Amino acid sequence: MARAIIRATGLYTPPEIITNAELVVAFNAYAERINRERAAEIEAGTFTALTPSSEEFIEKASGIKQRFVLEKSGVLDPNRMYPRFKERADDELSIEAEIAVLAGRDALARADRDPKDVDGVICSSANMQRPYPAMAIEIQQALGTSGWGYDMNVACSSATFAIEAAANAVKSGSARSVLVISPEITSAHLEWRDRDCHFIFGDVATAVLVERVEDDEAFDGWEILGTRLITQFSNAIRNNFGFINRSEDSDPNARDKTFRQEGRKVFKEVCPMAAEHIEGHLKDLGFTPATVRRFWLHQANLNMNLLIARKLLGHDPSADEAPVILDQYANTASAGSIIAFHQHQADLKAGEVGVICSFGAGYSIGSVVVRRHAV
Ligand code: CO8
Repeated sequence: MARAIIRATGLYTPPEIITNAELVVAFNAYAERINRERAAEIEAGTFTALTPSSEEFIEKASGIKQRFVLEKSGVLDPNRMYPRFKERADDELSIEAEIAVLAGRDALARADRDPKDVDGVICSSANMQRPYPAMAIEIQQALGTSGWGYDMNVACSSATFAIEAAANAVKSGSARSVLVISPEITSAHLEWRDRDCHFIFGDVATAVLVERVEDDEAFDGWEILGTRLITQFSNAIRNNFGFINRSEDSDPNARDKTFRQEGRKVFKEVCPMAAEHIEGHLKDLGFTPATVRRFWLHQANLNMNLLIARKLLGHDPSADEAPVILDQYANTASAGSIIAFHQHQADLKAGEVGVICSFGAGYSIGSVVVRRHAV
């Protein structure tokens, strides 16, 4: 019986940082401008004045201190409030593929693998730049990998769901090795003019190289002991942007065409679901939370992670038990738990077990239980 392993991971971190202080200055300048322009409506009671954002609130409510973005000048321009990207010709590498390729190359270099050894690319993220051709096929061509490529989207759970697909492909023998890549350009679908969510997201790309090993084969890497996925429909996190918009004659700039959520509701509903999901998955594999060396949790909100880990462990988790990267990266949708795994796994010893878990829009939850191997 063959096994699926994570051989290596890769990370691309964008060059530009927006601190909470910079973000709040830009938002408050925007709010002041709108309040000035709409002073008569505010006076007449037909428009509610915008309230300023605050650094203190952002850090306390979320744990986020800064975020990386591909382009910050557009986001911080109070007359614009979204990134500035130059349109690329069809024969140029698209921006989402470009960051995906950089993360993919990083994973291949760490695994010391030739692109030709990879049989499949799954591009799995919360948003694809276009409907077709599949982003994954463009990435496949740019990387020079063999076989096939296809796209997946399960919002924040895109990476864990794709790891299950990759693990099944290598175990069944339909591929020897599959690269799961999650390019997340959240800055282009975040509403930076909404005080309730303008601080939440950042850009990044991650890659996970899933390979097949035979049962008696010794290897360096992470054995995938099990994957478990669950979904339950909810409108609490939603984005209505899509190809039907034109035929509906709906406003492409309306608020519902970018990310929106009921943050409190998400918090209350998803935390117990995620804790129960992880506990059940571990139990069926013969583990308890106490026997897990590390939890690489989805990085949406620090308080959310503390609550989930507390439900599992019965105490506040240390940074060693449940590492945090969202203070630096913010919420990077599907990439968050993979960045945590990428940056905080080298110190684990052979035989130690960990859990990668994502949760988010859908709702969707995906867990991957892994065990360290070393030769
Ligand atoms: N500055 C100052 N005050 C603020 C601000 C601000 N920026 N924003 C809100 N406030 C105020 C509110 O007005 C409110 O005031 P009052 O009490 O007077 O009414 C007060 O602060 C409290 O507001 P909230 O109740 O909204 O604050 P919370 O403590 O709930 O914190 C959070 C808000 C941080 C959003 C929190 O609810 C949370 O993290 N929830 C979970 C979110 C989550 O995990 N969502 C998952 C989404 S990710 C996903 O699935 C991927 C989607 C695809 C990617 C999209 C990319 C763009």
